[in-house]
Amino acid sequence: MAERPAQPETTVALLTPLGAGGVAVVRVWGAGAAEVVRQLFAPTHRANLPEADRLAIGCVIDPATGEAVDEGLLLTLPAGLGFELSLHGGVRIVQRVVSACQGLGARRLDAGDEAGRDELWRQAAALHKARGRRRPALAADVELAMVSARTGEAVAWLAAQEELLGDAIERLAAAEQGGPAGRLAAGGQLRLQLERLACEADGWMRALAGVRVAIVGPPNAGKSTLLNALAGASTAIVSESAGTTRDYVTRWANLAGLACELVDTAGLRDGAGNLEAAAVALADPVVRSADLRVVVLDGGEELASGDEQRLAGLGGPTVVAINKCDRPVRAATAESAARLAGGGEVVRLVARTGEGLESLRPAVRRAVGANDLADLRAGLFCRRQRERVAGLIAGLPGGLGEPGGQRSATPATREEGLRAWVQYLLGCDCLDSEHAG
Ligand SMILES: Nc1nc2c(ncn2[C@@H]2O[C@H](COP(=O)(O)OP(=O)(O)OP(=O)(O)O)[C@@H](O)[C@H]2O)c(=O)[nH]1
Ligand SMILES: [Mg+2]
Repeated sequence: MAERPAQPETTVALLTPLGAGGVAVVRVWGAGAAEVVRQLFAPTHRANLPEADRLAIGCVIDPATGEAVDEGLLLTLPAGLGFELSLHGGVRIVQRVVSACQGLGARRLDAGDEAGRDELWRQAAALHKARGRRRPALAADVELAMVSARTGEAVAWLAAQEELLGDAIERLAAAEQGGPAGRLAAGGQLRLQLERLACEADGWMRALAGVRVAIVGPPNAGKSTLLNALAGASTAIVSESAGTTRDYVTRWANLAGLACELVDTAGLRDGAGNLEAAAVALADPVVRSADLRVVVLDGGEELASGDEQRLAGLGGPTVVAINKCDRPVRAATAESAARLAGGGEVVRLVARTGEGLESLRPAVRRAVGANDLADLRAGLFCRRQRERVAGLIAGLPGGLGEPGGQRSATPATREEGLRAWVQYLLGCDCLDSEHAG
């Protein structure tokens, strides 16, 4: 009989972000987890802790004082993988419960660092496997990435990947096993398709992580109006007098699925007074470190050459928005816009009414190199997947799958590599069964 692996150290981890929220989930696992939970949680309708995959409602108690801290739900995880306490959200309750676990001897796992994330990932994969999920490793990738998804599009794209990416990987592996005929039927070579996945990974990861976009331009061009229009809220003060914005204003907005931290800045102009210059200097590091600058110009105003130079001097990826297109646009302004874009996109807007925003949103996405999350197709989306695919590509004998290249590849190596790859990415045994006979 197979020996049961040694239980890990008693550990507590917060699975939800710490902050204001409706619910928070705390997981406890390891050798002493049941004892910790028994001291912390008093089920309302039963004497014992619930059996695997069952919930119990009850009172969460601070064992140090005997005080009731919260009412919550306790879920017993299958296969001895621990417990999950669903608490009311908020910083105070959650910190008290986590501290209580630590007081009972549990170590706290920090999901913010890499080692912590790896351990949580292994836990999640084990849990998905215990629950009979076909692709537990991929399901764990989705679960961990989901925590930082900021837009509905990001959530939907990630949720679809267990099937989309899983199917793509299995199709590739199956075609490879079918020899040259199979590869041909699958419409391409393994190396080519892996390289395509690897190439696009950055675009998916960028789209999921979100970006910071600085809105810059001369005073009174409509920068604050644009921030408000993109964010769908009146966050920044708008007025007809130039030099309104002083302290920069930040706001998160969903730009066609891409989470953007927008930064509205003070107008940039040559010969500004002390206060304006100070406002510009304050925002300067934020503007320079942003992933993208959206330069807003008033279409009806010519840009002084000094101002154009200052804007051009900011460098980096740029999209130019010619604003106030409800009025005639000056030819010289359109020329300045084209020069400032430097090959990037120029979009025409009426920020006051929102006209043209439907062109600006995808222009921002393209300029930062983020893929379109509305495009529901297979993509690699985390470091683990990307590193493994890069490793597999590097391990492929030169020219594998290309005409004549097959001779240089040892089939055993290729099969081994592929099997390990599929196992690692999906966490399933799909190739094992085919090789058993
Ligand atoms: N006609 C027209 N006016 C606009 C448009 N967008 C903004 N405005 C007006 O332009 C003026 C300046 O707008 P703001 O958004 O405050 O401009 P800003 O670039 O933030 O200005 P500073 O903060 O002073 O640098 C306001 O009176 C806006 O109502 C537009 O699309 N068309
Ligand atoms: Mg402003």
